[in-house]
Amino acid sequence: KGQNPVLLWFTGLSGSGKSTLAGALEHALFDAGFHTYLLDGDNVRHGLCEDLGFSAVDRDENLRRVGEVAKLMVDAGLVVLSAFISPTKEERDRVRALFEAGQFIEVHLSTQLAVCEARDPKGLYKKARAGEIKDFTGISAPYEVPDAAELTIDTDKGDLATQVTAVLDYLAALQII
Ligand code: GGZ
Repeated sequence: KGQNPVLLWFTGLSGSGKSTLAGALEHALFDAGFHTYLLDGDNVRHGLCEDLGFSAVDRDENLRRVGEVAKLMVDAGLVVLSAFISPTKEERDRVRALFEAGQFIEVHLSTQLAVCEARDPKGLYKKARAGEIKDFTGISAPYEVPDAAELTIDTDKGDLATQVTAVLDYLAALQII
């Protein structure tokens, strides 16, 4: 199927819903015949970035590598989705700068910290509050809210299907899909 290669860059706190939304979107795009790939901590931090932790320096390098890999995948013609906290504006903008205008779409999951913390699917916030995990984004490490994301979605409002449709509608309106 003809497609415009693009990178959908999801950013937001742990528990904000990045992986869930990106995964559902990938599913929808795949079903519609697009060639897709989802990059996230699960497939990157165990291989390509297994030497990296969560210090500011290591996150920076993690995101630099992810950006370069995403660039290769977009060059190969894929619709790439990435789901990383990506806590600083500088890191996100550095990835953006690798792409042509319109090829990098930043999707900010704006779900409030209190909601993410209440979800706490892996119990990480509890551990972070107890001081068992250091440098935890939102608790003991910063998250810089994007000021120019192409899309902003609060996963605490509305259901997943509606959120998926919102992103698909955006891509269709720009004739990306
Ligand atoms: C934040 C952490 C940390 C610390 C482990 N701070 O929600 P998750 O659990 O499943 O995904 C988070 C993931 C963060 O990795 P990223 O590669 O997305 O981060 S970054 O973009 O900043 O490089 C979280 C878990 O790993 N996790 N320790 N200290 N999240």
